[in-house]
Amino acid sequence: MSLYEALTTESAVSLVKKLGLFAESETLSCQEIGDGNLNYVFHIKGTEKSVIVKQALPYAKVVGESWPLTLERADIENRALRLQGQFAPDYTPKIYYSDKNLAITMMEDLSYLEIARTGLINGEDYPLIAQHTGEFIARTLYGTSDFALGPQEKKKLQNTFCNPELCDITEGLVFTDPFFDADTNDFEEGLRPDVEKLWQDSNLKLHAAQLKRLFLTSGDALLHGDLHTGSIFASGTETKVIDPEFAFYGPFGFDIAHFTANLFMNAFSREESRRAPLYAHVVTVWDVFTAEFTRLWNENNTEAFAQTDGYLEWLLADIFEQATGFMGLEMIRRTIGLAHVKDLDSIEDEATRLEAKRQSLSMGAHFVKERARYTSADQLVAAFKEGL
Ligand code: SR1
Repeated sequence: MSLYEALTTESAVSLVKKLGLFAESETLSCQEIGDGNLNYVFHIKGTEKSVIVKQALPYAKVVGESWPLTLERADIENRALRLQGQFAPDYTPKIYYSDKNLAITMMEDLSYLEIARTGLINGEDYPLIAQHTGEFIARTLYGTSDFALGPQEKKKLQNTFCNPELCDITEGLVFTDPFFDADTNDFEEGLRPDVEKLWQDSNLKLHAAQLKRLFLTSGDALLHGDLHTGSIFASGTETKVIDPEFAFYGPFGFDIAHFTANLFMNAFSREESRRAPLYAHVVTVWDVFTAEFTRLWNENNTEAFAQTDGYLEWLLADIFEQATGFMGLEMIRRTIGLAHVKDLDSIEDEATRLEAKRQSLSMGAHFVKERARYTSADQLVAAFKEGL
C-alpha cells in the first residue's frame, strides 16, 4: 500500500503541527506557491516563524498526469540539499525534516529573498550572485569529486545518486528533442524557418551528440543538475541555491553552463545599456569558480598526479570548453523546447521577442559548434556583444 498522499493546504498545516514545528493552538496561514515545473510548494506562516514544505507530485506538473514521474526525486533532492549544505552552508537552505514516503522536504523559508530570474527580469542586478554561485559550484563539485574523496568513496557516493528518470528528462529536453521535430518542442510560428534550419544543421547535430555523450558518460562530481536563475533565491547580499532534484554524477562543466546561459538569456531581454552587470556576472562566476576550485585542489587532493605540471590547467580548460557547449544547448532548448524562460517569453513586442529568440538560437548554436575556440569568459562576452 502506498503511504503517499498529495498534501492540501489543510493537511500541510496538520503535518507541521504534528511534527511539533508549531503549537497545536497556533493559527497558521498556508499557501501553495509552487511556480516550478514539477512540485507543490506550501508556504506556512505562524506568528513568529514560517517554513516551506515542498512535495513532489507523481507526475510532471508542467505537463500533467500523462507524464508520470518518480517520487524518488524528493529523496534525491533532500540528500543533495544536505550534502550541498555541508560544502556550501551559506548558499543552501536549512533542512528541518524530510519524509521519503510522502516525498516531502521541510526547509527554511527563503521568501524574504526573491527568485533571481524574477528579480533579473524586473531589473535587479544582484551584485554578489556570481561570486556566491561560483563558490557554491566549485565547493559542491570539488567536494564530491574523485580529487577530494578518492575514487572508492566517490564511487560509493555516486551509487547513491543514480537519478535515471530525471536524467532522462534532461537527455530528452536539453540534448535531443530540440534538434528534431519532437512533440515536446514548443516555439512560435514566427521562428519556424530558424528552427527548420537548425534541424537541418548536421554539424550542429554532431556537436550536440558529442555533448550528450559527455553528459551520459562523465561522472566527475555531484551536480546540482538544473542550476538556472529560477533555482536561485537572491538579494543584494545573499544567495541560496534551491531545487537540486536533478542532482546526479555528471560532467564538471554542466552547472556553470546553465547559470551563464540563463544570464545571457536575461541579457537578450534587456536594452544593451543595461546588460553590463550580466556580462560582469559571466566573467565573475568563471573567475571565482576557477580560483576556488584551484584553492581546493591545492589544499586537499587525493590524486597522485595533482601537482603534475599542467594537469590542473588542462582540466580547467577542458571544463571551460564543455561548459561553453552546454551553455549553447541550454540557450537553444529554452528557446524552442518544452521548458521556456520567462526572460524571453515575456518580451511584449512580438518583433523584439522574435529577434531575441533568434539571437538566442543562433548564439546557442554557435557556442555549441565553436566551443573549442573559446578559452575565457571575456571571449564569450565579446562574442555575445558582437552577435551573429
Ligand atoms: C518536465 S521538467 C522541465 C524542466 O523543468 C526543470 O526545471 C528542468 O529544467 C526541466 O528540464
